[in-house]
Amino acid sequence: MKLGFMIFTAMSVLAAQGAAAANVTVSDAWARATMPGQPVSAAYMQIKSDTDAKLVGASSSVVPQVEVHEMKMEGDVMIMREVKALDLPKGKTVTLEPGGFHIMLMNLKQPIAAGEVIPLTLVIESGGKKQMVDVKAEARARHGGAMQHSNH
Ligand SMILES: [Cu+2]
Repeated sequence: MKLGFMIFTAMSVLAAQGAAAANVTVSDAWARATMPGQPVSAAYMQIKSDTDAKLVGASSSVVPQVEVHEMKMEGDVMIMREVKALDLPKGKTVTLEPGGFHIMLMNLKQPIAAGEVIPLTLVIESGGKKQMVDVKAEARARHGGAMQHSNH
């Protein structure tokens, strides 16, 4: 027991030394407004970290379920899947956009109206530490032709 405790302590010190919190900048955050009865939507943004980090989760006070997703072509089929950790390489702007990475908003109980502001909390991990980054995504009306989750 004692040995286990000592190892844990040593690891904590190492993690603390290597891990000043990442400085994360989020810009152009927006969410797609929904039609009545549509249970899912998505939010998009650009994320930049000044140190190597990962986006490992997200939540919202107004959306029951929030996941980080990726959309991509597999063969000639567009597939979507959850991403447990989205790499945010040091100094590089990572874009979440329609047809690619996105923050999936799920189990919506009511429509998201254009102009509404959706508060999101991103969970960013760097050097073994997690930090929360608050983001406000303004809802924009959906426009035709964009890739939609409901028909893939
Ligand atoms: Cu999705």
